[in-house]
Order: sequence, then C-alpha cells, then structure tokens
Amino acid sequence: MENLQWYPGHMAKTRRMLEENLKNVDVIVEVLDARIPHSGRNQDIDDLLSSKPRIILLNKFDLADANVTDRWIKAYNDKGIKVIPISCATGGGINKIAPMAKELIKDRIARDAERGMRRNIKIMIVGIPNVGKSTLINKLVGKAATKTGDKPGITRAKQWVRLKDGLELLDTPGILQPKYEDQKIALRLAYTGAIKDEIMEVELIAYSLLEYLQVHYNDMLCARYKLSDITGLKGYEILDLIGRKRGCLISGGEIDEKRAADIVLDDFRSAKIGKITLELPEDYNEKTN
Ligand SMILES: Nc1nc2c(ncn2[C@@H]2O[C@H](COP(=O)(O)OP(=O)(O)OP(=O)(O)O)[C@@H](O)[C@H]2O)c(=O)[nH]1
Ligand SMILES: [Mg+2]
Repeated sequence: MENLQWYPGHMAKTRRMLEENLKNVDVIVEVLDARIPHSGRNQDIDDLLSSKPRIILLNKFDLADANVTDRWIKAYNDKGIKVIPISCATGGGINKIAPMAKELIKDRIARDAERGMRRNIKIMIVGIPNVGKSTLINKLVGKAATKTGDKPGITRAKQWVRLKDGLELLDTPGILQPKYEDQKIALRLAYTGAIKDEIMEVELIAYSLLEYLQVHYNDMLCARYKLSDITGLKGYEILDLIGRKRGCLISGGEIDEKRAADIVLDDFRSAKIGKITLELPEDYNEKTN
C-alpha cells in the first residue's frame, strides 16, 4: 500500500506558532475524536506542549460507541489523566470544560486573588484536523466566531476568542505528525476525515474500513446495507456487494467502486452505520501526559 501521509506547509508553520504562543497560555485543551482516541493523539503536540496543564476532550462522542468511550475514560483516569467526553453536536459535556480549567490553575487564581488581581484564563485549543476545535469554540462563545467545515484544514491561522466569564480561547489549525510509521493509524485518520481523502484512493480507504467493521461491527454493517453473510470476504468484495445493492454501476454492469466507497465513508462519518469506535484502550498503553 502506498504511504499515507499529509503534512502541508501550514502544519509546520502551525507547529512553530504553537511553540511561540505557549508562554501566553495557562491551559492546553487537546481535542481528540472519540472514535480514535489513540490515533488522534499527536506525539509532536505532546512533546511541544508538555510544560502546561492539559485537559483532554473526547469530542464527537455522539458518533462513537458509548461503551468503548467509557472504557477509554476509565483507562485515562486510571493513569491520573483528566478527560471529558463531549459532543459539540448535542452540547453534552461542554459545561465541564471551564470548571476543570479553573481547577487546574486554582493555585494561580488564589495567588492573584490575594493580590487583588483577576486575570483572564487563556486556553490554547489544539488537535489534529477536523476534530471540532473551532466548532467547540463557537459552542462555548455561543456564536459563529470561527470558521468550521466538514473537511480537514479549515482553520489556517491562530485566532483568539474571548468568552464572557474570563476565559480566552486560542483556536489553532489542526496538525498531524510529519510521518506515521504505522499505516493503520494513518488509515484511521483517513476514515474520520483528519487526513483528506484526496491523498489516497478512496476505494482503498473504504476496503480497510469495511474489514474493520466486518470484525467489530458485523451486525450493524450487514443491517445498514442489507447484506446477509459476509464471513471471510475481503474488503473489496464487501464494497462490491454494497455497490450492487446501492446501484452504483457503470456501463457494462460493473461496480462504480469510487461511488460505493464515498457512500460507505459518508455513512461511517455521519454514524449512519451506527455508533462506532475504531480502537480499544486495551490495545494501547497511552502516554501519561
Ligand atoms: N457529529 C458531530 N460533529 C461534530 C462535532 N464537533 C464538530 N463536528 C463537525 O466536525 C467538522 C469539523 O469541525 P471543525 O470545528 O471545523 O474542526 P477543526 O478541528 O477546527 O478542524 P481544522 O480547522 O481543519 O483543524 C464540522 O463538520 C463539525 O460540524 C460533534 O461533537 N459531533
Ligand atoms: Mg478549525
């Protein structure tokens, strides 16, 4: 399989920008996609930003498998890491962020209060592309202060947004690692739309997604596309069946795989197949910062 990676110039620039702005912020909020809590982490961000207190958000929990999200939260908590599951779509969990940020820097707030000072709390929002950083900021501020969109690479420059209750949020462009050694991780980033579809044939992305669903969410997959038994089938064979069911045909009766793959990816991304998580905490030993 060809090497799947995407590191345009603006990501290298953003990395430097994060580093430069670190001294101006109190708390880092790292936004992860609840469907890929492992693959959505970025070693670069970890290394760069480890000097500041951090909150991890598992966003888009409305799209993820609730049972697996609970296991991820427990795995993090067992290591003393604070995580909050949130959904910008339903608003769930959003109101827990500000109190947790205040709790993390309560010593500073108390010192300030002793001196009769009241400084704003500055929060840098970071994460890979398309996880909902800008949407979260809009949700918190209650209006469309930042640009959002359903593809990666929407935010291109930093932007401060001020909230009423003494919080200031720094929106930042999503960044990936320059290189992913593990192609499985890169593929998961493609399924969830953190890596843009154009860098690889969408059919190949769909094949491997279908093979994962076949193993972990077989009933949901079969129900969605009215498939009877797909035991032992390869990803491309499942995609062909789906293409046939959905009438994705080109002249001569052949399957239009590209169209079928687009359907599968759209359905996965909007949870039409079901609420699905692509990795289990038991399979990873997360770093503890
Ligand atoms: N279902 C669902 N969709 C969400 C949620 N949060 C964000 N989205 C959608 O995810 C897409 C990406 O949101 P953005 O806020 O633009 O993502 P971003 O992290 O700022 O992306 P970049 O600026 O490219 O780094 C948009 O289509 C949002 O509507 C959520 O909790 N649930
Ligand atoms: Mg953005």
